[in-house]
Amino acid sequence: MKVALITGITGQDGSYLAELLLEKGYMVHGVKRRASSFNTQRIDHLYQDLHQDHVNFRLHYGDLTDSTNIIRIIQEVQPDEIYNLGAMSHVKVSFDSPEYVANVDGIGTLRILEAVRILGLEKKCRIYQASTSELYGGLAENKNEKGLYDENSPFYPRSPYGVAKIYGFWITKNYREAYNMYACNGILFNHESPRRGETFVTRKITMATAAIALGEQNCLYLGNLDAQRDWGHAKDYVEAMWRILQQDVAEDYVIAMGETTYVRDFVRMSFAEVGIEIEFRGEGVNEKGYVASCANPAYQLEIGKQVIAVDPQYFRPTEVDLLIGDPTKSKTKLGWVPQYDLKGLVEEMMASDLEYVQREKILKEVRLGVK
Ligand code: NDP
Ligand code: GDR
Repeated sequence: MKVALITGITGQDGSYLAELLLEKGYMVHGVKRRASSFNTQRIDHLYQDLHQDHVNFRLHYGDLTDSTNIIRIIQEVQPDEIYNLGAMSHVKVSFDSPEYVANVDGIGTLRILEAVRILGLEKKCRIYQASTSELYGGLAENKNEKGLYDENSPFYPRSPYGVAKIYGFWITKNYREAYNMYACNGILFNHESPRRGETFVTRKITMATAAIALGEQNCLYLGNLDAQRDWGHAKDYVEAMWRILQQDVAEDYVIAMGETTYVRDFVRMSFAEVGIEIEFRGEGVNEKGYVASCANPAYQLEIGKQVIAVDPQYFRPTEVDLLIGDPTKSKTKLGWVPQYDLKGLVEEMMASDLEYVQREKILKEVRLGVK
């Protein structure tokens, strides 16, 4: 039985990866942080009673800022594969806590690599590092001849998050070259799902779309509607992570869909899922979105009602305007084939958030004594 250790197991990707590895027959260990309230909602369905005979899922308290704890967990677990997904992953928030993000996302990666070396597990243990399209920074002149970012495109990070992750990228590559370790970077472009954190733009949009349609919210406030992202589904992307660690030779790979979409168009697609057409008027901070039509009589939205506004508090001091990745290497070498397209992703997120908002609405009515 192969043994995997996942940092960031309570996050979006960690939860899907844990499911995938359990399906493949792995013993899965995860690192979770101590929190004052429950932070394991995404993996609660995987919990096992540790007193039963065949346990193949275990959690360990830990933190990427604590070297001794990382060493102890790796020593105890003796993993064949480590997936380092733990990170302060919000780009905008990284401007507010730049030192913390450097410590977790940058030095945290070093702590994992050094722990494996200190414990003499370099030959046994393969390491996956969660690198990111934020490394590219969206500079137009750095795209390849196809107009995409690939494994050879230069980096130019535009946030403390991107800068911390660039350290993680290079230290992973350096340990591979210096100590002949099997350590790889997956340079993943944005990937989303119904489990995406509520403050990332896609999930913020799908939750607000559901709430607006069901009369629970009036207006959705967003930042830069002109940003363009290459969005895929997290389920497809964790499959790529696993494939990266199954190759004969350790290498770095770009994982992307190869298509880019405006934030504004993601808004249109989400509302279209509930039969509402959005018309955008104005420019920059004055741009607003209005209900142009509403095909579903269940949603009593008046035509012409403003439901989208721009709030500059969501702008970033330096922005990554456009990202689009070249998945040629991952498709040919890894045989990676994504199952979802953007339409399928939006459909799944909207269905899930409609159900969620509807349930919350009923609970609220019950609490208020309306039902
Ligand atoms: P999430 O924000 O959903 O999850 C992050 C995970 O890291 C959570 O489990 C979180 O724990 C944990 N974590 C945060 N700080 C620490 C710490 N100090 N020590 C240990 N664990 C910590 O991110 P995603 O699942 O979306 O992303 C997974 C990884 O992939 C991240 O490294 C991210 O930067 C990277 N990435 C993500 C992309 C995406 O589009 N989703 C694209 C490219 C890269 P808790 O639940 O307690 O907060
Ligand atoms: P990103 O994701 O920064 O690409 O990082 P996010 O969804 O936060 O932003 C995408 C784009 O949307 C614009 N935007 C807004 N973003 C947020 N969060 N909230 C808003 O209200 C809003 N309005 C417009 C942003 O300016 C940006 O251009 C994600 C994270 O998962 C990283 O960890 C990962 O490395 C990268 O994707 C690839």
